Amino acid sequence: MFNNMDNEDLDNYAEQIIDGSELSDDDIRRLLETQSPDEIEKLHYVARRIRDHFFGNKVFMYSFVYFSTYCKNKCTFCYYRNANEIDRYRLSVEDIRKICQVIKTEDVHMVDLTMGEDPYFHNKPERLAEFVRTVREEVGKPIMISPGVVDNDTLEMLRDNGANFLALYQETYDMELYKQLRVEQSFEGRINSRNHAKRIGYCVEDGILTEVEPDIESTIISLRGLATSNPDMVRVMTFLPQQGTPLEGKEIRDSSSELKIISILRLLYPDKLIPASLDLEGIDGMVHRLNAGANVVTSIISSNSSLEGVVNYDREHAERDRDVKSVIARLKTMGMEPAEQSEFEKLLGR
Ligand code: SAM
Ligand code: MD0
Ligand code: SF4
Repeated sequence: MFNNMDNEDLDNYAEQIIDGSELSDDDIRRLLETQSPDEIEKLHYVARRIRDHFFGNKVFMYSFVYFSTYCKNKCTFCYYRNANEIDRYRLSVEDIRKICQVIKTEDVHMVDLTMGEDPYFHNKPERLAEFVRTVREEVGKPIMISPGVVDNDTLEMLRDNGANFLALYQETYDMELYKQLRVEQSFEGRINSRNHAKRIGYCVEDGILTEVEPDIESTIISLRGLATSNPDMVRVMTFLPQQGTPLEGKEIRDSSSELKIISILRLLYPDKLIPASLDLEGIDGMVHRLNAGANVVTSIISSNSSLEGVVNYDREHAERDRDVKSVIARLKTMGMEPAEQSEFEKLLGR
């Protein structure tokens, strides 16, 4: 697709996407199939041009607070599935208030409050509302919630207590694959929850996993499926095998598929938020993901925090490098910088 194009051609192509022209399924198939390093670098170049057009060199940063690792579900890819015999934790409101004292000193744009589908909160959602309210009062910045599927009343209660963004990932829009990944969970249930959140004023994030698909056609179904909830943010994450889970032994290649898909997402959703998660390959991985067209850094965890990530590439590391200062220092070496809080709030329509 880009093989015989020079930079001027690539710039023109980026302009066409910026002006509204769209990729065909054949275009996506050819980009997913290409193994030519030259063509892949040209794809990343076009994606950066489009990202820079809408966001300049500005990056948004999310603090990650995984406040309960209990979960009633048994997703086959996830370390926190209920059948996995692991150490789990659940924070208290006092814990959250203490964590907020650190986060409010940090240069982040939003706080991502994430949990497993913990019955302690799912059966008593007012407990979740209290957590959201505490973060709003203490930090006073936008709040993303990743609670799994909660009912519509709970979504409204959380919105009224300060939640602005719902993160709920479909993982795949290939129904057969979905059943193998999110065992016994309703496919429509996740879509309906995101759609209701949009209706009542939330921004929403949807996402897919890669390195789990049976073939490229499955990836294309998912890339097209992401449009379903008209998301404000779209992501792809490389599946990382987890101890004690059914997919523990699954072979994965590397993150090259994710980097390609990040660029394709930038061409499909030119002005949307697309994350580089620190949870997969840390700050070094962040650089590759930003160079592929991402414009958000997620899974930022304060340096002295014992909170977990979700994928935890650094589970065995003595030291973690996911703190906001290290992120900003590396951004500067790339000629990028954190956006103003007002720019982010404007994006959220606040
Ligand atoms: N429990 C809530 C849920 O499932 O929606 C929120 C948290 S959940 C852990 C967040 C996301 O992490 C999942 O939707 C999945 O996309 C990603 N994830 C979990 N385990 C992963 C793995 N082993 N490799 C890559 N991504 C993973
Ligand atoms: C991340 N570890 O951003 C976090 C998590 C959930 N909203 C986010 C998957 O990668
Ligand atoms: Fe639970 Fe979410 Fe993990 Fe599934 S992905 S097992 S719902 S924490």
